[in-house]
Amino acid sequence: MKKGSVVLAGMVVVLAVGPVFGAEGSLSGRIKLTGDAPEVKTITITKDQEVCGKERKPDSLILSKNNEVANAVIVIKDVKGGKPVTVPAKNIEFIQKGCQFTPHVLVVPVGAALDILNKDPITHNIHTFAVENTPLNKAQPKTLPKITSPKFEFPETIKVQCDIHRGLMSAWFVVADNPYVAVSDASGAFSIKGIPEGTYKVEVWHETLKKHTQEVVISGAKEAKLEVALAKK
Ligand SMILES: [Cu+2]
Repeated sequence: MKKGSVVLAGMVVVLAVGPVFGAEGSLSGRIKLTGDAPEVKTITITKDQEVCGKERKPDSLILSKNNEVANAVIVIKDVKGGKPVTVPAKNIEFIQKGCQFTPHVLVVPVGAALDILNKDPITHNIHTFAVENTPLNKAQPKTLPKITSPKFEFPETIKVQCDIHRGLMSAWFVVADNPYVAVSDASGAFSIKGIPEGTYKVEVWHETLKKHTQEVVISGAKEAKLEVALAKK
């Protein structure tokens, strides 16, 4: 009897780690700009200079010294058998500070809501150009340090701006119905983990560059790499 139990326990272990349950892999890489960096015009600030400063580079194209692209959005499309999005227990924070939205590109899982915070001693405005979701257009004086948004219910890429500091304060909400989404960091790097094995279409989007689409093969055996050079529009 004792011997039989040991064999049975061993079989259970084999089944639990076997490929029948679906192996997962990951995708990582870097987004660069192809060709020369465009000339970036410095914005001259005329309003609320005591908080906003006198001039600033725009947030619309942030490049590293090696022309690596920050704030590109990498999406793996139509992951069959993948996980659903996870809505965080607390609302996601989106911050206005120093006359800048942080982060500049925010991934919002479908079903999540935002706490929009004004950390400046001046009035800002939160204006979202949503089509599928409920648009927001609200002034946010310092007496209203937190605005809670309605839930974002539909996948959509939404332009955001502050109408008071138009041209200076902009951002994007990427409402995503799958968790296989990443935003490139200041060195253009990104990583997406826990992807079921398979062949998928990957889209790379950046607000000022040409969209890029390609196929990737995800395997549990080794990490897939994706190096993308985005062209100017
Ligand atoms: Cu503002």
